[in-house]
Amino acid sequence: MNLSERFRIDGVVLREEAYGEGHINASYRVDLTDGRSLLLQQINTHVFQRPDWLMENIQRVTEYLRVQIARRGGDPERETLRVIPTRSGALYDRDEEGRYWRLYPFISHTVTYQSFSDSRVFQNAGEAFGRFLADLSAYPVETLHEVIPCFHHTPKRYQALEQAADRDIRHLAAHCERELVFAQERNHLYGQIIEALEAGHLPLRVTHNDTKVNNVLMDPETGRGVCVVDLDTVMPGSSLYDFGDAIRFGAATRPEDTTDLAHMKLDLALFEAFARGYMQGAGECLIDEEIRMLPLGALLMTLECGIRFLADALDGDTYFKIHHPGQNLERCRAQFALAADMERKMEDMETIVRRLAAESR
Ligand code: ADP
Ligand code: GN1
Ligand code: MG
Repeated sequence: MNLSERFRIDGVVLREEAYGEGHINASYRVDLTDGRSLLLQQINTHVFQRPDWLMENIQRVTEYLRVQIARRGGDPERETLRVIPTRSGALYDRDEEGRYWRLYPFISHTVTYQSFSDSRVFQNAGEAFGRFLADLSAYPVETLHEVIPCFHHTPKRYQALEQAADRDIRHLAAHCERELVFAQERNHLYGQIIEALEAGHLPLRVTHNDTKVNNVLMDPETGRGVCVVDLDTVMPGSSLYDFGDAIRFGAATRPEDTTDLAHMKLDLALFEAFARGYMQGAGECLIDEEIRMLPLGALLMTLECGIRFLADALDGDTYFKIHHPGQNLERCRAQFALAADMERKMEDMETIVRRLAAESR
């Protein structure tokens, strides 16, 4: 594709290479001859069926963030994404083959961590996601599209798993009996966040919904979060989704793709580091009920992710990219091992959160 014919950029492309390790979109770093770089992404329209809605959400939220960032003396060009429009002023480009593309400036002099050993990294990621929540706390949440309906609606995710097991198109259900029973035994937990939202005990917020540590660009010198990226799933939700998903991914003692189940545990020191950063970043905006439920958020997001991997395995691996057969079932097993350890450590998590809340008052 000739980028400068399609998007409003003035510059000549020097090189283009695949970039990042996500499960959903394809990303390319594009270097221009004048030294600037861009991030070109093909939007996965199997996952995101309304790319127009998705880009509208991203545009609205990043425009709003620019104002917030400028107001506190930050640099909006580095601290949030900016959608580069097409020549006709659209937020994305549709090519001859029907593929959807979008373009952002590449935010350079930053690092992203797929994994880390220093808990400071995780604390700083927590601060960045907490600040993201706080910056958007006054944004009119009802104006955002629900780009993936019921994305973190755990009871519906579980129902989808039951349906996949009933269909059993790959004849795999018998092979996953243990995992299906594990998910079923926890059915009574799944409604807790959604019911609290519906009852008004938890506030509906603008949330990120995919808070992996690799979705924060970090400053290599100070270690602080510079910019929260991967805004595809920004939509109405609960802070517990963001907190929980981050813990699930980042506070585990093994990576998401591990098969070393015996060592897949929750690291309480990392849990504490992220919770400290998140509470600092979010500041006053978190209410007591949200803080109280943070540990439950971690457990539910871990169970939910395991359920989603298992449903995709049963459905024939159509959603999450896999690199070898059986990988989604392995991923499910890893999440369930982690969830089981979280259940053992629930009281420890609650004690930590109570202590951090008391310290910050
Ligand atoms: P995916 O949905 O596949 O995870 P992301 O939007 O997270 O895609 O992008 C993949 C990776 O590219 C991120 O983990 C981050 O390291 C990097 N990245 C994303 N946006 C930018 C940007 N504007 N500038 C620099 N790096 C970026
Ligand atoms: C997907 O795009 P990526 O890899 O950051 C998924 C998340 C899952 C995650 C599991 C839109 O995130 O919900 O938690 O994989 N994103 C979407 O690794 O479904
Ligand atoms: Mg990502």
